[in-house]
Amino acid sequence: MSESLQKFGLVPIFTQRLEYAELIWPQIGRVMSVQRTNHVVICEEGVRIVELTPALRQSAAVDRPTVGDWILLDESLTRIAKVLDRKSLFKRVGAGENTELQPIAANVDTLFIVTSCNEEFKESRLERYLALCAEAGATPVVVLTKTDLADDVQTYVERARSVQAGVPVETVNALDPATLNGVRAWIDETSTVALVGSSGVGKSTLLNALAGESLAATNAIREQDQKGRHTTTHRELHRLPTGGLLIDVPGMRELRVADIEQSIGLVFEEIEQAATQCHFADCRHESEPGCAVLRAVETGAIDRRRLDNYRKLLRANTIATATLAEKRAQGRGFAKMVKEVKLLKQNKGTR
Ligand SMILES: Nc1nc2c(ncn2[C@@H]2O[C@H](COP(=O)(O)OP(=O)(O)O)[C@@H](O)[C@H]2O)c(=O)[nH]1
Ligand SMILES: [Mg+2]
Ligand SMILES: [Zn+2]
Repeated sequence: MSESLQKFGLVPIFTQRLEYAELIWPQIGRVMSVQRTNHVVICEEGVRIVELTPALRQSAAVDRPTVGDWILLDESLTRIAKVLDRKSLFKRVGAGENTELQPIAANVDTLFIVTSCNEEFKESRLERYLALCAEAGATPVVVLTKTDLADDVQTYVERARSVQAGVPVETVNALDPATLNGVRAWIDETSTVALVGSSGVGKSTLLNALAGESLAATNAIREQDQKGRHTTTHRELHRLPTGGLLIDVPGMRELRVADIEQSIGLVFEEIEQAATQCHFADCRHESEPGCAVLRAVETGAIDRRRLDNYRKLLRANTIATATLAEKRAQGRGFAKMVKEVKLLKQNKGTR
């Protein structure tokens, strides 16, 4: 095992599936950032800026390397030839015309869901991130920033704890290093932490505070409306001087995700639990007779807001999943058509 790559989080699980002949240490690396066609990769020898082999360039978007990926370079050491099996993956359905699945960050062990102790705090946003986190296969930690600006930090802590049973909650004032111990406990030499959350909550400030130096650019938020400006424009993997790998993930705000029904169920455990008692197996908990979930909302055992957000996330997931399925079917249809045209042409030629 390469010692210098261990510092970037390499553990045997990533190289185990490689053929013996493929295991050439100078060709193994990790993607630090992606800039259009260029990938910045850390290898034994240091940082390299590389491209993709034509075969990889033509593969499905979700199979192409993203930040955090472990990869294999080709012999020229200028192109990524292979993405090693991922331990976890954050992905999204592309916006607008491009409804393909896109990878966001790979091999993340822990997700810091960053939110601040002010108007920005919303339970529903946390629930959305938690479902994403479960889907990706990472461990969530809610990080409450700007504790110095709130009088009632404990209220925020309790609200954050209410969004998923057992979810850890840490508090920080990113401007005071003495408050970082709780968060630091989640960071170790070889694990990778990704920071997500709205623009302006303090992700980059926290990253810099943990590093003890300025690794990422930060930006003052507009005072009038508390809205953050987008400073970090691309995702990047950073290594803390004391060890530990952090990925700043800006712009996860409008994540369209598909196929996360099970993960939504995990976050809203009490609702799914109650639903097992509904009269109809396919109850939608809207106005059906014998609905145990609505009954629980009436008695106060289940929070009305939770039920509303649960249904909203399920609806969004259904739409995204349908769009994706349609896209896949179109893709198959197109491939079939190409095959048929080819066959026709061949037949013409032989006739
Ligand atoms: N008072 C206070 N300000 C903070 C804290 N964390 C971040 N900020 C400020 O919030 C603004 C936005 O921070 P930034 O790290 O750029 O947010 P990002 O968009 O999430 O990366 C900056 O002016 C920071 O100085 C905190 O814990 N307390
Ligand atoms: Mg930032
Ligand atoms: Zn029901």
